[in-house]
Amino acid sequence: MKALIIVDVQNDFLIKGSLEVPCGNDVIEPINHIIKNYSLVVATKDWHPSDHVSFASNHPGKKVGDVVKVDNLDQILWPDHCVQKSKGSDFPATLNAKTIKKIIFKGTNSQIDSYSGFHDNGKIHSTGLSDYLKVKNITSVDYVGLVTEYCIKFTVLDSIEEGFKTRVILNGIKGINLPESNKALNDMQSKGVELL
Ligand code: VGL
Ligand code: ZN
Repeated sequence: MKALIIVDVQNDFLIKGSLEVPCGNDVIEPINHIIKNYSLVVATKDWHPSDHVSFASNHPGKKVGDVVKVDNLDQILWPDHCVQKSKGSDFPATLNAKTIKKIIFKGTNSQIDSYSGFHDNGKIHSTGLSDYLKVKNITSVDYVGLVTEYCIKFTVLDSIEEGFKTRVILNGIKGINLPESNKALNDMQSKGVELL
């Protein structure tokens, strides 16, 4: 059984969002087009409390793009984004979200970031995504969404580790930085991710 996972397609990553991905809106139409091919569609949402450790605003004297150590993990500092229940955390109105059966929330613990939809960056807590898919007898998972070199990359690498046949649909993803995105795609491919 096959599932589609839509990663972090939320207003803050789209045009005029606080963490706008260049041309991020271009993923919406391809996603709306393929969504009907899947009997199971799951979405992840970046879902941060306002005191989240990844926000530069919570580190006096630091700015967006700085890197700090949090419990021995490198933490990139971002603008405030995807604050729980904010407009920025919503799906865009143009996304055909009607068939999304399950939403997996990540980055909910203020003390640790979570780029992967499967677990936090320290691999301490799981989000429940893997168990959810396994209970539904899913063996093969296709991924679309944002951002190629962060949440897409970490989610699909965990997907491989969790034993799913893992594919990324290239016209359904976008990155912030082109060289970094291309490097991320090479990493994914070398770990067994199929790029479509
Ligand atoms: C993401 C940076 C911070 C993502 C989330 O969805 O790729 N990137 N939070
Ligand atoms: Zn985030």
